[in-house]
Amino acid sequence: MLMSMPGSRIFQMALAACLIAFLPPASTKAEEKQKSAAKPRANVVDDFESGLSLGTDRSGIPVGFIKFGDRGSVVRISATSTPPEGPGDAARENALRVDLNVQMWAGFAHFFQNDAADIWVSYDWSGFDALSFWLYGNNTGTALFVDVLDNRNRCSSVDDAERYVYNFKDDFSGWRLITVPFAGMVRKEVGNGAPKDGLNLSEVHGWAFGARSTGGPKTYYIDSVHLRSTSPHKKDAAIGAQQPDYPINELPMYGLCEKTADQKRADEKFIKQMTQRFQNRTDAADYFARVGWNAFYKGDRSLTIKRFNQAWLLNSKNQLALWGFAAISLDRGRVKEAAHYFRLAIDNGPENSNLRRDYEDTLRRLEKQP
Ligand SMILES: [Ca+2]
Ligand SMILES: [Ca+2]
Repeated sequence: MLMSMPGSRIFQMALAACLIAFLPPASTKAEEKQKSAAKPRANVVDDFESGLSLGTDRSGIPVGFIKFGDRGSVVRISATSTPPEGPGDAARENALRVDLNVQMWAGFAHFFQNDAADIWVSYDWSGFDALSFWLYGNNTGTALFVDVLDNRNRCSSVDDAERYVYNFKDDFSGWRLITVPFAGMVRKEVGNGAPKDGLNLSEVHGWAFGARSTGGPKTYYIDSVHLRSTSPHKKDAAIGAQQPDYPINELPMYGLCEKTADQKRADEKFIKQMTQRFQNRTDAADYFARVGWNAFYKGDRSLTIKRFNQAWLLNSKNQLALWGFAAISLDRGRVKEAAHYFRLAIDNGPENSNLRRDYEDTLRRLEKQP
């Protein structure tokens, strides 16, 4: 359908109708929805009351609860409604059961995910001093560890989160509250090309729990993973909104990331094909920008940004695509970026009173931001 009869008169008339129908409004329903979804949540990281999410992000990275370890080790994780009883369990219903039989090292990680479990997200933990959780120990002396998965590189499509680790021992029986002070964590090099810029905590992508050699099968239970602040004025701090790591083709202007040789070849092929089909790049860009706006109003954000990017690839001065980047940025709560794209849209096309009004509304929103 995308490629249907671009040269025909009916198609051209349809496009003209589209142009009128697709003029973007100042504020969209999706934007309102985003605002309500962006409310900070309390300091609970995981309570295992709604199962263990698992999925794959749009770059192919597993997200949710994943297992890791050397080949000889066995890890099983499950949410259980019948954890052992003990102190601190007044409100305990479901907990995480972790069955380990570790040769050298193994465990599980929670790569934070969106509701659909198809985007890796991060949270801002910089207002907190420690991670705490209840752990059911076996008093075996086994070496245990907790990792925090800190920030990633820009334009990344692999797991390059920076790891910080806290080591402790299974030297107690039954439930105990474990507190992991961030100041006591040390960087762990895992050879994944991670940033080396300290434990920033402003983009925490997950956490992990694991063990060194367990000397046979052991079962642990974990519950109420939460963040703590020691300073009184931070006591009621809440975890901030999700910060999604969109894949490159869902970032405006592809995030201006350096593309791989394969991606460059695919771009060149696309431009060549579309130029032949639409007579020139300008018309092809217009078509993709309008398809993008159509998807925007249908609520398909993933398709929307991909089409705007294709329009921009064909013609970096396409006003509708630049306007689209602004709309997408607003939709994602990135007001400053939206203002930038509105400015570009105004500078690269005919005067449009709706566009200017949206730009000015955005500037006013920007002024109100802290
Ligand atoms: Ca629980
Ligand atoms: Ca870091």
